[in-house]
Amino acid sequence: MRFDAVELRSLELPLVRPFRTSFGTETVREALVVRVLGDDGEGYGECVAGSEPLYSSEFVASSWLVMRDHLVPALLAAGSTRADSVKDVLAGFSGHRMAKAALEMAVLDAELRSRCESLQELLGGTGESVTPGVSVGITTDVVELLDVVGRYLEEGYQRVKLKIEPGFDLEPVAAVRQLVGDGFMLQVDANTAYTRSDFDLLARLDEFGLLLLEQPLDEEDILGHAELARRLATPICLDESVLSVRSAATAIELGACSVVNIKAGRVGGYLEARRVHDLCRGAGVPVWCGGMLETGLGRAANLALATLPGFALPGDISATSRYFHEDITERFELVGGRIGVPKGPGLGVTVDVGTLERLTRRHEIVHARQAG
Ligand code: OSB
Ligand code: MG
Repeated sequence: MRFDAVELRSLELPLVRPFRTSFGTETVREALVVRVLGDDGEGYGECVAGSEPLYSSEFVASSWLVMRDHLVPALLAAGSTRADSVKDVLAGFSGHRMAKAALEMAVLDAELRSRCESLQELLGGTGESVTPGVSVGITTDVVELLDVVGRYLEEGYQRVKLKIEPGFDLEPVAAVRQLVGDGFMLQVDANTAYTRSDFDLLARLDEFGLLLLEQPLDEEDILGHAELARRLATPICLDESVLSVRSAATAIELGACSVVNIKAGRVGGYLEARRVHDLCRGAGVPVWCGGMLETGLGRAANLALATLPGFALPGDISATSRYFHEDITERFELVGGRIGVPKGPGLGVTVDVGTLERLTRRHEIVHARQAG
């Protein structure tokens, strides 16, 4: 398809409850939504960057700028472009994977809609639904944490991930393990909050029978994770460290992780996410689908991705009600303890344009430059 214009929007979606991690607290999700306008229809994408450069160096304003001034002009100048060539069109620009992923996602949506194919079919996933997991933020105390987790259990979540940080680890994890019972799927995510001097403390997590320990150390400390993996019985999972097929291969080969969290935005798109999946599957490494507090657009695409065969563990894919009072697409709900996968063309969801307009705080359209 040939693209004439790309529309950028940043929206504000208040979260139903503040989400606190070791890197900060979010109360409003500032979502960056892109729409590509092609000669054969339109498509939507979502950039998962946060408001501030805390989880990753990318953030909404930087993604906006690099898209507006660099990535979008290159895409519009490229002439007829297929989704699987977007990566090559943008390859000259270093980094900015989340911004690139959003554009590729929108092109994929447009292309798939024009040929009436779903993202799930394109990626090669199967099945009607996935097992939902929920990521639970750090709370002021253990009483509050147990209350929050208890409510998610009542709603039907079958896997719980607790955010941890130094000072909020062994005690809350012990309390939640007692609440959920021995066989329940429980895991923790440190978002790089620990260092190599914390190995003795982290080893004490072994007694809680966790599914995995996600990203305890700095993003670049692959060897530190490998050393920790040798010390712990709990499997180490990487999130922030895995930016591509290549970094996933390195981490696996060095023994830094035995599980991988796949986030399409972090690795530069759903097509690269599938390649990371394929690599891990070949290496016998289970993967699961991470989340970035996405709107219904990203959630729809994550659901499709999570139906690939290597996604052996439930992901951070929760019902819309866990995140927002109001969303820009149809809502996702837990039905019989599962979440349904969209089956329609493209991402398989429809943007409510009225809601999109109302939640928009910033808006800009980039047009193709006239030839001649
Ligand atoms: O580390 O997985 C993470 C949200 C924002 C940034 C990083 C992370 C998260 C989550 C939320 O854990 C997952 C979700 O979208 O439910
Ligand atoms: Mg994580």
